[in-house]
Amino acid sequence: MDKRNFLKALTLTGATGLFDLRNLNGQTIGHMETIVNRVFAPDETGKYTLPNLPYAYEALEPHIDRQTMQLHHDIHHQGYVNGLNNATEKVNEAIKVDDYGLIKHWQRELAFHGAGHFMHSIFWENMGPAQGKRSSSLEKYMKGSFGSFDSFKKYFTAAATAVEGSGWGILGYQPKADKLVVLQAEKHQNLSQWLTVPFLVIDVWEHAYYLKYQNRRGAYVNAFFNVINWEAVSNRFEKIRGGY
Ligand code: MN3
Repeated sequence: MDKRNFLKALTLTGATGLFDLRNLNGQTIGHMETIVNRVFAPDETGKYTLPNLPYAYEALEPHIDRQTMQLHHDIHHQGYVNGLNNATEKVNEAIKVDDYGLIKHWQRELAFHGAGHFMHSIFWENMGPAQGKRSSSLEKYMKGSFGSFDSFKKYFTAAATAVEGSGWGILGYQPKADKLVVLQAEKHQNLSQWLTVPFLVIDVWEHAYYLKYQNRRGAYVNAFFNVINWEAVSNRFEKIRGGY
């Protein structure tokens, strides 16, 4: 199997794994991350590539037309892939030469294009000409989180419709609370890349440091490195890598 077909096969495998959040014994979920790692990941040269549509442009007609799908996938998504590659290159360069003068700009670019790439990659996969069936696990979580599928549908529809300006409606799994959540995203990032799983964070709201450091946020960030528990961070990282 050549690389293109191999990636395509993984994409299709991933599509069936998307909703398989957790087995009924409550063990292992995390297929989304697995899919990101295998399919949306950069290739061996470090470049992200546009994933193939797992069906024909016209496969979703009459609901979504061929021309929209072609423009959306080939032009818009490709633009995010190109932007993500460029931002990644610029950030790597900044790290290499230790010059962070433009870091705010490139982090914004990285988040915008990275989020765009990941979100569209999921979007293509979570649609298809065949509807399939929701797993018993997903049904259980929908019932537990929203009461019923019909309630979820009404809620999701209202939330997606009410997104201010450009954005997304999102059904997500909140692993800490072990429940499903519906979120809106304006644009698609607001400085996050959806599907990224945080495992080391620092609060830089003023309430976290102002009493001691006042306006000197940099001094607080430096001091933070003296109190990181690397064992806990490493444990969390290994859990994430293995799925939740
Ligand atoms: Mn789009």
